[in-house]
Amino acid sequence: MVSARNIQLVQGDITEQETDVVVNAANSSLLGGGGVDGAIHRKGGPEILADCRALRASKYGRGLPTGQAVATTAGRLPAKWVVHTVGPVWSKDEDRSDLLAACHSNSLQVADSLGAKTIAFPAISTGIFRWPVKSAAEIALTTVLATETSSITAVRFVLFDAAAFEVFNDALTELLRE
Ligand code: AR6
Repeated sequence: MVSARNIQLVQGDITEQETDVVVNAANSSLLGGGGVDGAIHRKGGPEILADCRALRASKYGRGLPTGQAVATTAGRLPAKWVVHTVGPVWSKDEDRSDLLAACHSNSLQVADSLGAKTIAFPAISTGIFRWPVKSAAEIALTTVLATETSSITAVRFVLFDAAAFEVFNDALTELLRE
């Protein structure tokens, strides 16, 4: 279990993190996209896409379902592995919080099964998928604190802009107060 003191919040770029795992906010095709996904494939190079294509051919012909997570090489990124997960698209009519929580717990479990010690998450679903950052922060932090792991010693959230960093920081402070 990761304790609150092992959660790090930083403002920055997920592709520059020297953690064992960086998490990609992918889509179910696993073939790349915009936002974090575009940045990871651009910087990590073609080896990541080659692994993704192999996963599609072997296991995920219908795509990676929302909430699940799968690992590939990190190519030229400083990390050892990329764990790709598919966040839910925000809906005001349907509560998809469980799927966003599953992205975090499943990514942690995949990282743990690889023996990773450190993992960096972006704010999954809060960009192109439009999830409100405050709600995403609460779900992400609560889930990380509740997920059993054995090798993971530190979980870092990498927030792209100052506003998202502040929201995550406030949410973590609030959780620590409870
Ligand atoms: N490092 C850290 N955070 C970033 C970076 C970066 N380099 N770039 C953007 N963000 P998004 P989603 C922030 O859209 O909402 C893709 O097309 C961004 O400001 O990357 O889960 C996929 O293929 C936002 O707060 O992911 C899917 O189709 C957060 O990362 C879809 O987008 C997530 O934004 C997934 O959408």
